[in-house]
Amino acid sequence: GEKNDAPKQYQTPDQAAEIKEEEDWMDYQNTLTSALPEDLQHIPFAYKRPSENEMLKRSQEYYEMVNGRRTIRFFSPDPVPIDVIKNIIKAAATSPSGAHTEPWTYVVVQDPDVKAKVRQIIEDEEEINYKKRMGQQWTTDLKPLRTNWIKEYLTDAPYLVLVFKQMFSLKEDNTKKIHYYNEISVAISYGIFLTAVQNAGLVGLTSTPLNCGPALRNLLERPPSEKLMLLCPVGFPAKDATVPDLERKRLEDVMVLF
Ligand code: IYR
Repeated sequence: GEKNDAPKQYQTPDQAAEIKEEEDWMDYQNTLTSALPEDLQHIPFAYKRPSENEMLKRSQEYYEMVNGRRTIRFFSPDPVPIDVIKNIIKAAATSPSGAHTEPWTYVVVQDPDVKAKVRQIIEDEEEINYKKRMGQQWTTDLKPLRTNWIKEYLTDAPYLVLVFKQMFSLKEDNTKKIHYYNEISVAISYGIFLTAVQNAGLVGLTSTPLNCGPALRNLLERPPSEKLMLLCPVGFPAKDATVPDLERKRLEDVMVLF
């Protein structure tokens, strides 16, 4: 489109910060378009109320299921059917989102060559992170978890799932749709993704590759309107996988009842 000299208008403060990074790439003065049709119909909600006993039972069982989840750093190379992964991502994509903009892209990497490239990009950056960028306090805080920049799980796990937030989208007519609350929407979706991984009997590792976003975005051919939020290897745990002996906070420490 044609550039004009008027100051750029941003809809939200966080969007201003995000968009600034990408200004060289795209023209943000596109005509705005609404996410939803103006005449969207509202229909009755079909709902069946469970009994109190049923609610107690279901809530207890769900808690026990998700409480078995651990972040796993040692993966088996055993294959997992892609249809299981598809169901998990369908579950994640049921998440609520700002103005129903569904601002997430789940990139699933199964190709061993692409996994090797992802591993190379991440290990190169993480070595600098651990040695220089993270600083004394951060590396000291992580010591008990025994993490480092060598990440075999990135080539061992059958799938790497990379979660991108879409800061906005462009329709075919080049109008721009604003993705409200895209970051928190992706975070909620990822929470559903993780419990779906657990429910399927698989394991994952929630990671936020520091400084790797643009290189991974380019490798996976995602547009500059998307930003890498999370990377999660998914698969079976290695037979000899270990986990740190951590405890979770008690209910009294996380819930306040007024
Ligand atoms: N991104 C690094 C470091 C790291 C940071 C935190 I905070 C963790 O909880 C775990 C690791 C890595 O993946 O090793």
